Amino acid sequence: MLFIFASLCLLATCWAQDCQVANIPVMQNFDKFRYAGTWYAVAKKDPVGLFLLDNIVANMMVDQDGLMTATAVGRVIILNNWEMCANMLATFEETPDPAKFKMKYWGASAVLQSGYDDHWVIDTDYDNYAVHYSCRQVDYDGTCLDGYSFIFSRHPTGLRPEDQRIVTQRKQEICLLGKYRRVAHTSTLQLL
Ligand code: RTL
Repeated sequence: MLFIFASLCLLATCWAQDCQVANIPVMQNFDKFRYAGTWYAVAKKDPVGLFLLDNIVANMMVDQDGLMTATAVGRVIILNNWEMCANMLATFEETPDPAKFKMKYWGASAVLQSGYDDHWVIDTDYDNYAVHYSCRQVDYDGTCLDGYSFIFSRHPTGLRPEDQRIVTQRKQEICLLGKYRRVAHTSTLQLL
């Protein structure tokens, strides 16, 4: 009886997460050079307000000085139900944690949103999957009030079954399991 009780307690503590933004585990020994290249968004958790809808492809670059920049495309609906393909640009600032960046982003067109967000790499194997996280507003209790997250794949066809298990585990660890929508890729141009 005592054993069952002890095991249940242990299980409960393992599962108990405080969901504090400050305690979110990120990628250890993150290597931005291996992260460079094309990533297809396969799923996303939206923030409050306007956001990229679908056909989202990011291209990460690192120059000779080690500066990380990115371009991203995606379909957006802007004011008055206008649908357009958004071409976005970004530069990244490093922080003491190599997996945590500050991302300054803007649109190639002035009608598009610009901003300054966190860009955290939660996990990646560099060759197949990456889990991204950004909290825009931390609540009084330290949890995330408004944020977004992308699940990226190197393959336009989606995640390999063996990566799905790891990604689900990471979604749970960042307290976003069940909050994602699949990102459709219907623009043949982007799959070339
Ligand atoms: C991600 C990674 C690579 C570079 C950039 C990214 C984020 C783009 C965002 C775009 C929002 C656009 C909107 C347009 C409507 O006006 C994280 C994909 C720039 C957040 C809302």
